[in-house]
Amino acid sequence: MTQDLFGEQPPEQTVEPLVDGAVVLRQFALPNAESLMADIETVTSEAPFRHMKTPGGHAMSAAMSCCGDLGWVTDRRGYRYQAEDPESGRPWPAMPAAFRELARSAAETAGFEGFEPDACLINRYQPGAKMGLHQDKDEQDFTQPIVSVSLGLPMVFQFGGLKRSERPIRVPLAHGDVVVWGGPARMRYHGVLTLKAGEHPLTGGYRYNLTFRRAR
Ligand code: MD3
Ligand code: FE
Repeated sequence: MTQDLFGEQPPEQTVEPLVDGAVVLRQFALPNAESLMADIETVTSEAPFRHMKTPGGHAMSAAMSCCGDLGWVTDRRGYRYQAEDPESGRPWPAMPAAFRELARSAAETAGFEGFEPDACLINRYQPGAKMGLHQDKDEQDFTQPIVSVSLGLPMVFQFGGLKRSERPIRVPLAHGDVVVWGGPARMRYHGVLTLKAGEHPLTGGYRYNLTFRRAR
């Protein structure tokens, strides 16, 4: 007897256009998920997860770390990219080769050739954590896409327009899903709804998100 590994539906990689410029690559990162988690462990043993403070003084509910030439930071002085981890004063950990290669191949699959990220922000969500609607505008070149990788517990992503007032659409993102945001989608407002408690075989009670950026 052949083992029934997958139940009703086998896992499937699909390419779903979301809006002009944004593409969901379902399960694109699934074959690499275990090694990505091992790399997250290595990076965050050097640059531990922390809850950064917004310029307004509130702690972000997602814990963050970074790797690559530049990391994104927020504190009372504002938002910016910088080469040193403010907690240690040392350079951020190098971006693992497997991170770079995954980001490059995902961008290429979505039609963006030659994506070379210099920054990777690692977000870790625990139950109750969320990220409100915002734009990513601390990067220098908005013609460069952003690639995001979801790992662990599922979450609902919110995707708005170019104005905060535009009503966002909701897109469920699951373990292994990769989204490429470029072109006219690059400056759209986005966020994630509150994480619900759960247990994932690889990540336990957490959702991790990697966002790859070209900051300079
Ligand atoms: C659309 N992170 O780190 S990833 C962020 O799930 C961030 O952790 C969310 O928004 C998360 O800034 C969402 C999806 C994402 C990331 C960047 C974008 C969507 C984007 C930039 C422009 C448009
Ligand atoms: Fe963002």
